[in-house]
Amino acid sequence: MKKRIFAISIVLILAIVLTACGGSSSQSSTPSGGESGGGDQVVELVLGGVTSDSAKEAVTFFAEKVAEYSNGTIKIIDFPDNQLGNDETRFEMTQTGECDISIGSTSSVAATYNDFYIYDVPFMFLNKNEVYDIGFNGEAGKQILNGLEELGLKGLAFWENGFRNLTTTNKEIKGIEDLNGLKIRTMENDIHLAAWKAMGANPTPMAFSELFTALQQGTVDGQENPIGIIVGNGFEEVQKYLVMTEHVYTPYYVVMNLDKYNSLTQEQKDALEKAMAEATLYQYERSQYYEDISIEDIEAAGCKVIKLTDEEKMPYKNAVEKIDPVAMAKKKMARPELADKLVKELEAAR
Ligand code: TK8
Repeated sequence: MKKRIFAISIVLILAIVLTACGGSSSQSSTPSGGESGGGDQVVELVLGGVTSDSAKEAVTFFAEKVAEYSNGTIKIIDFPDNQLGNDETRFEMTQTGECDISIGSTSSVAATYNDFYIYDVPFMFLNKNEVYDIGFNGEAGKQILNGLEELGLKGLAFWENGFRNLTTTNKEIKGIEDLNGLKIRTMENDIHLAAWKAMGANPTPMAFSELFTALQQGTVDGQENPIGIIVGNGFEEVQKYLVMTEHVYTPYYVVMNLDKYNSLTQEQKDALEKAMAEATLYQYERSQYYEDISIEDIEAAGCKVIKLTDEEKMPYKNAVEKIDPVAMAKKKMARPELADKLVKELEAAR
């Protein structure tokens, strides 16, 4: 009984202290001066996210950190799992301001922001360190992210969707010849379509939201996605084979409506960027974690996992090289020189 009264008093005291803190901070949150007004109100930011657990957890982490660093003046309203629509829709909504922040695959929106096409070149990156150090944090990568401003978007970060792998419903893929005529769902992306055609398959672009049913009903014979998306959506339940082709690395972009970003106080911008930098590293960590543990889950669901050696990947790589994907990306990019720069940065680091 005594314990209970004690606990209740603690809760009451905490509530009073917290209320007092909240009150005082909202009256004096403009230490730099000259910006009174904006920083006093709590800014609510609607965030439209994806289906990978790593990204969902990183958004939760980001929301906590940004609230903390902004003294509670930024609040994230999270809509995970493509609730606000597919990548393309959320990207557009972020441009118009219907959504404040969105995450999605660069490949899905490359038709709108053409410089993203460089990330659709198959077999561009050898490993994740190359992706992080050069793909994202090299000169070209930074310029690609910053270039989003032309579309009214602040590029906040690159997160990880990951290296993509092929899953099939009935046919075990032993070599590239087994792909012949296989109907594989791809994203609506010209380079992906050309690459799968070059590998002998029959690529079928389709919205992600329709994919699970399409696999289940046999409208397509397979699909390709990173491990995090495969398990995040239970594709292993309707697919019998997973071939670790790792044919292309797909980044996630994290973008914010530029006007909204500019409407924040300097303190809020700093808080947001600090929280995002930490959340980004956390997301990479979680993504790797899920990749490591998920293979077992996929196998346990009765889906056979086929790993490929570098040598076994060569026929896929050779087939794709015939379409010269770098040249194809450059033709589409607004700043093709960034493709050359990225390739050079990669070569210099190898
Ligand atoms: C998730 C999408 C998706 C993408 C696709 O929102 O469509 O295959 O890889 O995972 O971005």
